Amino acid sequence: MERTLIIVKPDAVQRGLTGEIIKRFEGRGLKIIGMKLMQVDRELAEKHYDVHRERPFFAGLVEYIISAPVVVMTLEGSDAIVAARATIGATTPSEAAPGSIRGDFGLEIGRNLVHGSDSVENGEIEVANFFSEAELCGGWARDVDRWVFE
Ligand code: DAT
Ligand code: MG
Repeated sequence: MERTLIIVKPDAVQRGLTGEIIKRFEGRGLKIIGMKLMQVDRELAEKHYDVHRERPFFAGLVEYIISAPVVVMTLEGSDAIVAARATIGATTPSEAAPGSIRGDFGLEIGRNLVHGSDSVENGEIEVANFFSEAELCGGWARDVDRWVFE
């Protein structure tokens, strides 16, 4: 089972899309093993986006993610990384496929609604950055699992 860190970004929370976004991951069969509302501080934001530190958009990206509360989730599932990123859609919302979250609700790259980890390794790292082990219900028995996972 893979784990991915999902962030419902400030614009999505402010626009009242949190429930809609959770619904799409839940409907897909991904299992929520951690979830909380939080305001990200600058230190955590810079750590999360460290790979982009040298990019011209880094400062704006950090300001955006710390600007208002976010909902963070840890989702678990077979192929969770690829499945979640397909549900999220392309980085630039105006180019994202209709049916994806970004394709249905977004236009601009700087307001692209949701984050999802891009590899199994980064999923593990990002989940550990945002959640303590005590905050995760790892391995909880979801009765429907046998109808979702073969
Ligand atoms: P993704 O969020 O699809 O994984 P990414 O990891 O390449 O995309 O970039 C992280 C975020 O940084 C992205 O969600 C929006 C912002 N970003 C990326 N490229 C950008 C660009 N060229 N101009 C402005 N913001 C950008
Ligand atoms: Mg990324």
